[in-house]
Amino acid sequence: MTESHVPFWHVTVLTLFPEMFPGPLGFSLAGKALEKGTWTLEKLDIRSFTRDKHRSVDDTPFGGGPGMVMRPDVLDAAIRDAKARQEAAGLKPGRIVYLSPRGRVLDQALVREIASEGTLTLLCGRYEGIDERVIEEHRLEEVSLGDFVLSGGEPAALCLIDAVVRLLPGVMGNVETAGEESFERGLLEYPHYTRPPVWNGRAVPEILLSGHHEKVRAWRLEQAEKITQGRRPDLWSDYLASRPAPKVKKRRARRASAEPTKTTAIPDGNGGSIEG
Ligand code: 9D3
Repeated sequence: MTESHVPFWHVTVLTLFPEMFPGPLGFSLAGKALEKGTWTLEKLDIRSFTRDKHRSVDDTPFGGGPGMVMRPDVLDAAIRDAKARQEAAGLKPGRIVYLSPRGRVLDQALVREIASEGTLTLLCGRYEGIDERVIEEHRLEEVSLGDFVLSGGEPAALCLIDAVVRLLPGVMGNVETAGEESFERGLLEYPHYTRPPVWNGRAVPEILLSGHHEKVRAWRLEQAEKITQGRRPDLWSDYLASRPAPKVKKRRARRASAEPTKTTAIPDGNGGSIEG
């Protein structure tokens, strides 16, 4: 007996390489969720929207320069078809993301936002990029994975889909619920250990074998904070800023005396710097 579900999320991918999808996602929980119908994937081959004998999707850049540019007419036809198919399926039209090294850098906040919307369209570029007028015409949102160079948008699209799908209801199971995740609190993960208790002369930290859940929790938080402070000063300063200010006991105003009132430094584990 095969079960049928109402999908929580739909993604349409526009690409010159539809065979790349779902690709690696098929090996993970995302693939299981796709089989279950938790989310749906539509692949549209950009080349199928060409009308000329040579089926060309790119052309030389006006103004000269290296490489080729994806043609606006072909991309426009592909985007219109994606929208029409979504509408015919009764889906609410969602944002259209163009994976691009110029884009807003993807983070967990954007992933959460996209997961909360019903429909996503992804445009994967190849060559030097796409004709700028398509971005304007269809209000494309440019999203990047970061400051490094890929050969096209497809690997970035796969990463984005993976990040979104694991947030959909029922995909992850019991692990990492309700913001338990270190990253959700703005910290990097604490170190993990499993058996054996001593391996290659390296012992697991005593506290983790103690059974003191409260002490374990405190140790892990301390480790996560140290690791974040050392590796990611950007995350660390955001964390300090969003953390409730340490409570300082109010002291009654003292009567005027000969000595000026002394101020006491409050240890914050960071040498008093908010920069990390
Ligand atoms: C001459 C300059 N080009 C090559 C260095 C710019 C360029 C064009 C197209 C660089 C990369 C790409 C292809 N990249 C993507 O489509 C892409 C991407 C990326 O390269 N890095 C991070 N995120 C993304 S999202 C899409």
